[in-house]
Amino acid sequence: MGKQEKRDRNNLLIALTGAAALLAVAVNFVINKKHRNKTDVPGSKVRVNLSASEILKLAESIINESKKVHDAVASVPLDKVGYVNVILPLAELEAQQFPLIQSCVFPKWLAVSEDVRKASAEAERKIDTHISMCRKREDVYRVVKPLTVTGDGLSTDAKSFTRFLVREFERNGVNLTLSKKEELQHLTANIDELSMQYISNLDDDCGFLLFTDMELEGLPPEFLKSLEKSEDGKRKIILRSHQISPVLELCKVGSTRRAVALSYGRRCEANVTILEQLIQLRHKLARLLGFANYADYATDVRMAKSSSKVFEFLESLSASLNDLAYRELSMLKELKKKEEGESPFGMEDLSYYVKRIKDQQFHMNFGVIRQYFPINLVLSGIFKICQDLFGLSFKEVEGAAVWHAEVQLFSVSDLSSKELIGYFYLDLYSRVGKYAHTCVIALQNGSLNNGSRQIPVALLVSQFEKEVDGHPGLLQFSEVVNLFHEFGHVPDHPRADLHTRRNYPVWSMGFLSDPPGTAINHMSYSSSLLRCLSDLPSAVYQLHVLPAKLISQRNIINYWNCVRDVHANQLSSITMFQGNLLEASTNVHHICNCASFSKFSGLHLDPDFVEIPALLMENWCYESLSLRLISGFHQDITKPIKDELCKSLKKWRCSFSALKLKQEIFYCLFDQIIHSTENVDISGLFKYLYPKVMVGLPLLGGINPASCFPRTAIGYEATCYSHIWSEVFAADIFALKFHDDIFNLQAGLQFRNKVLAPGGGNDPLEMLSDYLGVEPSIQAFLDSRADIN
Ligand SMILES: *[C@@H]1O[C@H](CO)[C@@H](O)[C@H](O)[C@H]1NC(C)=O
Ligand SMILES: *[C@@H]1O[C@H](CO)[C@@H](O)[C@H](O)[C@H]1NC(C)=O
Ligand SMILES: *[C@@H]1O[C@H](CO)[C@@H](O)[C@H](O)[C@H]1NC(C)=O
Ligand SMILES: *[C@@H]1O[C@H](CO)[C@@H](O)[C@H](O)[C@H]1NC(C)=O
Ligand SMILES: *[C@@H]1O[C@H](CO)[C@@H](O)[C@H](O)[C@H]1NC(C)=O
Ligand SMILES: CC(=O)N[C@H]1CO[C@H](CO)[C@@H](O)[C@@H]1O
Repeated sequence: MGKQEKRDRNNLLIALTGAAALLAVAVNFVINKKHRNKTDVPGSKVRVNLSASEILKLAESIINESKKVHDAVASVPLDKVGYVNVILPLAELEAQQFPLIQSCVFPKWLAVSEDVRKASAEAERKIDTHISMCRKREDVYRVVKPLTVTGDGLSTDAKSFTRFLVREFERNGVNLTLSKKEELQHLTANIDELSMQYISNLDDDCGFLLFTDMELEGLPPEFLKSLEKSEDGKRKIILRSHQISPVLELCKVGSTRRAVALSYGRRCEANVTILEQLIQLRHKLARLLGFANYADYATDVRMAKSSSKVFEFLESLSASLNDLAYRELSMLKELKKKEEGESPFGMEDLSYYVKRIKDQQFHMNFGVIRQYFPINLVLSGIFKICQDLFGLSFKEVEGAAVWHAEVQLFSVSDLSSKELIGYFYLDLYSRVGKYAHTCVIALQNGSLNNGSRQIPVALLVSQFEKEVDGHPGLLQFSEVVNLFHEFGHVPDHPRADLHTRRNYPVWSMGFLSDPPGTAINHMSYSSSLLRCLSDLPSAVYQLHVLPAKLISQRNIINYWNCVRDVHANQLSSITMFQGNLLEASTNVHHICNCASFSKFSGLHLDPDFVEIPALLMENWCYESLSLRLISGFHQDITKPIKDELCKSLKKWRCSFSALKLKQEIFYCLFDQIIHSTENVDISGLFKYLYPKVMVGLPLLGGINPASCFPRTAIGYEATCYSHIWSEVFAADIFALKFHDDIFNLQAGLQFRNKVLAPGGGNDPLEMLSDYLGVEPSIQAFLDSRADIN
């Protein structure tokens, strides 16, 4: 399509929505009347079930208001810049606009009407363009920058926020010379184009292989029936993970597995060249911005902080797993020898023999297990667990406005003080036109605006079947785990990357298919719902210490400690608590109303951190006590899942975890190496690295996974390690705090208050160490995985 044509189409779209807008105004009366009957949602600025025209109008006014504020900030004379006239207006703008922006944007995935979905997508484009322009405004940067030098009197959060702003401007190249700025622009455009190319090559790839039924022995008849047939009666296996994984896992014929693995690992060979170009451009971009290489640029804004730290982490983890991985691999090799004789064990055998041994050991029948997880029961069980663990209570808000009759709104309060803490919407069931993944979206962040607290509002989206043949829907065990995972998530802003991450489960890359119970949902680059819903200290804060005072890092820690004690003991040692605050406030030089920023509300400053709460929550899916709370046989829900089965699930989760993790480490190392070194021979690197990490197992000859490793191409470049990182920390927290008592309210409240509540303005490592009482380590993770082997 030509450029002109494209533009015309867009105009048409605008013209159409213009006409639609007129119509909507006419109809608005009726709708408004209806809206008036709906229950108010106090404290939430989120607007739901907007019409197409309302969305476009709202987007326009958001942009107008944002321009106004940015212009005002930019016009502050340099000798007058201060926190109050530069940082505060920007922070408040962000906090106020965020729920409105989300109101425009989320209907794109969920609205019932296609017109509304289209309007929402258009509003998103406009807002995104505007925001990215603001982040490059030199005139604004000029007045913000001096405050990083003179901002000594600011609170920790205020300083972090200022630093964050400046960093964002600088990462956008605002302080470069004109010619370098142009170069940067050029590089960015090139990088975007190449990475999209890489992904669309993968998406367009329609390679397949043909097999006879004999060659597919071991695969279930339903699966075979679902395959297309060629003219000569052979079955067609498309090179996509949903067809590849079953073959690699179940097909008894070694040569079939090998052929499939080989073709799958060689898809899109041309992508290797694209990846090589991409890497070079990225290094150039990083150098332009003052970094030694791209990996340093990418990790600079993360908990890991530098590429060398990432290497250290991955390598020590890998080394500690050697013994266990070696034992696991020997078991697999032995079984293969028994079944197939002397032919050497290869990558293509991993999934198959792992599954065989697991089946022999655990006799797990996930079809039967599923009968114990009716959706409503699981959900109320999760509520109960959160209540017991984190001192929260949930209540459905009846009659609130929603965008579909099945959507529910819940309020979250603190169990003991009854203080309202936040809200979340649940949009659980699949329907036509609905976005097809499970994730959490932030609609409004918690923050303190000019002394008054804004509470968080979240939205959890999933795709369950509401009813099947008149029975309430049942969840697969993997879906239960997923729900827990997402429940540990706070709303985030998943807008930018949604389209790039679908369809690519981690394990499909390494030929170990995703084990059902450990489904890792890569859609969730959201942070933790708990975090969002657990702003209790802030509520207390508001009650007792307004106007908010500037509090130093040390004192904040004292402060959280006090709040924790107050709650844990259920008695109010308010005097001691106030004493500490008094001490805190006498230490301050400067008064700041903005002790908490919307931006930090979801810890999103540390992408390395955001998965930790969600991964922590997954542990409750493997403990008898909690499993019994969330399960019940669908025809008689008084019968929970059996203890034996719970124990098996736990063991089943751990088995072969060393090999699985090693595979992931391998990809993460690859990603880290190519992004921290110039001119790497990609194919050579794969061949060398794979056996080194995988305790001697050679890379399948002829494949080059670099051509089909989308995480390096977009979204995770130089940061693939992040998921393992979170997993290790989550295991540490579970082992130290919950292993002996999974309903330890004190540990739960501490987590809520010490780790979740302070947010991204603080150093996450410091926060974690403070919570754990020791430096976080990888040992707990290793132990938890080695336990049963
Ligand atoms: C936004 O600003 C433009 C230009 O100043 C104005 O024409 C328009 O009416 C404004 N829109 C809204 C919704 O405020
Ligand atoms: C420009 O930004 C870089 C960081 O990207 C920083 O190191 C450098 O000091 C800044 N230059 C000036 C003149 O502020
Ligand atoms: C959403 O708004 C439309 C009109 O725009 C209305 O017909 C519909 O009933 C509303 N949906 C809900 C669930 O209230
Ligand atoms: C902040 O609050 C104070 C007192 O409550 C009020 O006077 C002031 O106008 C408020 N500022 C803004 C920007 O809303
Ligand atoms: C709200 O929190 C999310 C992460 O939870 C973050 O991505 C987003 O930027 C925050 N919004 C604002 C306005 O800072
Ligand atoms: C630009 C480019 O090299 N595209 C290739 C990517 O890979 C696919 C499948 O191998 C080819 O068909 C494209 O030509």
